[in-house]
Amino acid sequence: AAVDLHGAALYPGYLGPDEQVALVGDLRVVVAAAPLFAPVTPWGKPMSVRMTSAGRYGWVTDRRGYRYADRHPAGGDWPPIPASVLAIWRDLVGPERLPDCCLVNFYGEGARMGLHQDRDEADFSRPVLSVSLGDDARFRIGGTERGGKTVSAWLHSGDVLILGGAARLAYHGIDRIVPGSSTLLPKGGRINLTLRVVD
Ligand code: MD3
Ligand code: FE
Repeated sequence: AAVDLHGAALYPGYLGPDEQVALVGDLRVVVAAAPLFAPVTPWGKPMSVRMTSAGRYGWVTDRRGYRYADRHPAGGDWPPIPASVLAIWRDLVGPERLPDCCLVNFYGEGARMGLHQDRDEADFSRPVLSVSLGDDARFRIGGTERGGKTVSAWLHSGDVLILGGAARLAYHGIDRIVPGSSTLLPKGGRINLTLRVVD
């Protein structure tokens, strides 16, 4: 059952241990086809996460700005979104419109993501779905204006979060991860999948 997190719906432990292992196997195929890259903000600051995508579009950032791109920065096609990932969306959001992009964020020791809004998509009435795998993360979510009150919560491996309604444009970020808190990934770290309808 879902827990309300400042308007977001958190499904703690949605994925069981075996499902998490299977998902990581499917993500190895994605990362083999579309290697993780080190993104740079439009202001030239390197981000501490590494990222790649699957689907019709990938989300990228570099000196030219934030955007959805139909190719990996190295030039290849994005691989398809694994069926195991689409199954989560079908179950929790519905089968009518499937996501166009599955952003894969990898957090190693010390990686974080500052407070931001997700607003590069065409239709904010479409929810966003996030899947956490690996190490625990301190997640922070606020309102739709920068500088407002925020609340924090832990995201654990196997948790799924749905951001719809007013929470779709909420400021959110990851303050820190806890290295060594999960054994899911052999080399440690955290993976977050963010599924979005782009256009
Ligand atoms: C709240 N990723 O890639 S997931 C992102 O853990 C991003 O990698 C974080 O924020 C991560 O844009 C947070 C939780 C999340 C995802 C999308 C949201 C929270 C959200 C969209 C709107 C509001
Ligand atoms: Fe985000």
